Amino acid sequence: MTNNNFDVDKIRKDFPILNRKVYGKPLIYLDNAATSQKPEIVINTINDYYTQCNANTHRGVHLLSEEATEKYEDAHVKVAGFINAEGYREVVFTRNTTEAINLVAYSWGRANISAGDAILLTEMEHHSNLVPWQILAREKGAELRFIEVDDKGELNLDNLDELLSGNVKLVSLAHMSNVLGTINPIEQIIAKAHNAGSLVLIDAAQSVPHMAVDVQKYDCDFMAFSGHKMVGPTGIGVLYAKRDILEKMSPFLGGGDMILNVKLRESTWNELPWKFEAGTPSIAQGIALGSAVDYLTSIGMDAVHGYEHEIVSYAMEALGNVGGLDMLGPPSNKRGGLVSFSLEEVHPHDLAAVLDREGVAIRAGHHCAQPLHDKLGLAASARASFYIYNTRDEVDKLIAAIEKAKTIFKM
Ligand code: 7TS
Repeated sequence: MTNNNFDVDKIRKDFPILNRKVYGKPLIYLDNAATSQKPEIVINTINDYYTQCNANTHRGVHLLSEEATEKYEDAHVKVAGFINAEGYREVVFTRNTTEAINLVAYSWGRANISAGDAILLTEMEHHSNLVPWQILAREKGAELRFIEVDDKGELNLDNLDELLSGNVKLVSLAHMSNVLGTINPIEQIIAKAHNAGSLVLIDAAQSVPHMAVDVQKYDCDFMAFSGHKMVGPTGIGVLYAKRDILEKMSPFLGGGDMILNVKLRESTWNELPWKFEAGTPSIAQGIALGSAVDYLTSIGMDAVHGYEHEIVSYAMEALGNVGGLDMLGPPSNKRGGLVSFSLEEVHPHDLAAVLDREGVAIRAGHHCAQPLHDKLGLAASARASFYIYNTRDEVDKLIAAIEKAKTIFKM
């Protein structure tokens, strides 16, 4: 199926970096799950901010500060609309997904998790949705439970009721796996978790950049994602949480901007979301995240998802014809736009190094999901991850580069 409305040639022109050469060859950037490239509109927003209205937010009574504050606040409104939050007060800017999850672990977790409580995760989590809960569980004497990954690379939900029994206070899981590509049935899991009295955090680092996401429809309590994976800059991420939950939570960091009134011995907190944004924020990055949202919205998230589905299906078909290559995870209709694989005895780092010389950038390693690789019996894997500017021609070049690597490694 070809998506006629999706003009990849036009989109490519928006990304200046795609003009550069790598070892004299055109750059084929297939490491989008690590970070995406940035369109001109986002780069220009950062430039405009520093050349036109650089000033601190929420402080100065002067025009530049007013402009910076308005743009920074407006970016929260744009993000709220993008994920269909009820409003910008439910949108806290953080540095990245990792910081958003840690905010929940430190603020909500320390107040609500006690000895004997349980936190339910899955075996496919990125370290940033695992380690904060390990730290919290150890500190509080809480139990960590895990939804298993089956041999198709999907969550085994057969024993979900059992896993949710007892004192499960939080279920925290990835919307989409950064290794397997699996899109998890989060609505079903959220409904069951709520029935069992648990809150749910969705790690949406790999979904928000690639598909339409609706926090009200999902009814998740928390959602975390990063600006840099969705054509925005680094240094800016998002924690969404339901307003009544955020109202009850204590601040994560204390300092300037997050207070209403400060006395020597006590203080009161600012309104949401500023209560959770202590100190001078990443102003340029926040405003540019707003531009990233504008850019993706102008393409349409259903179109983004549809195009990536086409590309990953094409890639999986082609990779399936490469002898000795094993793909991880489910068929393309159950996944987003990435595919991880192994190539017999060739170490993924060696494969990635050969591909790099051909201009093809992929990721090799455990992709910050070591327990999942342990489960799969692999020390590492290679991963090609796609975005709106990748083409079928680039997939063909990826395959040609893998075939070249096979010759070099005498496969
Ligand atoms: N959760 C998932 C599912 C991710 O894929 C990542 C980053 C994170 C959380 C953390 O995001 P950060 O912005 O806070 O670092 N994933 C990857 C990756 O797959 N390769 O590099 C980073």
